[in-house]
Amino acid sequence: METDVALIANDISREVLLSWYKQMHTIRAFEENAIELFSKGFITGSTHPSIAQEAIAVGTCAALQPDDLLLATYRGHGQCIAKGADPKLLMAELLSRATGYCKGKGGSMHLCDISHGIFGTNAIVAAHIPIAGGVALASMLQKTGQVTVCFFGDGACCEGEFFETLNLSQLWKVPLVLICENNEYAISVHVSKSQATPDITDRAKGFGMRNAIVDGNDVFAVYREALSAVQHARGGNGPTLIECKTVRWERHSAFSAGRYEDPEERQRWRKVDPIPRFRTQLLEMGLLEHQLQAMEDLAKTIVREAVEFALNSPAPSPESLLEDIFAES
Ligand SMILES: Cc1ncc(C[n+]2csc(CCOP(=O)(O)OP(=O)(O)O)c2C)c(N)n1
Repeated sequence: METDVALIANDISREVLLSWYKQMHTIRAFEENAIELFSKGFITGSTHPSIAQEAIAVGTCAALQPDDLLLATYRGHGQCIAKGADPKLLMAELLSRATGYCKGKGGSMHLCDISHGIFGTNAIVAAHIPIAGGVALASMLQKTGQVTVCFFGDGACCEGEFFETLNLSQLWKVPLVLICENNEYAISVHVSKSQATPDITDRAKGFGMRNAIVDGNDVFAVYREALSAVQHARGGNGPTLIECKTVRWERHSAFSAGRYEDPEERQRWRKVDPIPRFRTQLLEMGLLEHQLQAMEDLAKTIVREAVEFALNSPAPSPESLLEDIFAES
């Protein structure tokens, strides 16, 4: 699964590459801060970090147009950031503050930002996959030219809704890109204990759907496949399932931190960290140490300001409890 970095990177400006690097660091810092804020009691319920999966969010969203649409799971903070959501409003939502994207009523697992095409992150495993199929179908019928991308985990691919969506989206050729982040675990269950075949893409083959396996820790590889799938979908040729092989560092959620980590697995996970890998690729391409450092510093500042904004924001007022709950007829 090696990519020809030089070939892909040739078509991308250095400014854009630096912005990817900044985004990956912003996501990492955002998640690290979320874990810390959770441990201090500022986040109620739970929060699910996407540490080590940053290349998938950034590589995929780089292939999208600003008005393309995105749906994700509870592990969706990074994907929202990569799609353009404001880390301040995201962090405020994680902390259930009135200034958050859903006015503090959604929390970490229910993020929504229509202005950036983010049609929701979802706490129910696989529930958003058919919704994404419907969103893509609506764009097709309305001829808007938009593509919908849907992120989910390997565990979600055992749910019936996943198969139903593969079938109908392929039958109707809807503009949908399905991104499976195969991080090997569904909570504590390893894929080898829950999946009948080693590759999730085998399921797409059963429906005649275009599919690809990529190294999810290589941002260039993800970008290349995502771009090709997005172009395929926008051209009216239907969906693609991309399986990004990746890892999930040690924890399902901030709550279960460290409960079942195995030192050998931990070492293997650390070795495939997508951020130092991208850093090395950028240096080999001639970008300079100080340029990368500037992006790292900027990412830290963005997240520090997001945390300050969230901590200084008020909780929703009791009077607002029933606001935005019912649709107006
Ligand atoms: C329908 C449903 N079943 C069970 C759960 C409990 N649950 C939450 S996350 C999760 C694991 C999902 O794993 P995967 O799809 O691989 O995604 P990951 O968490 O690894 O990103 C489970 C079983 C749920 N939220 N919804």
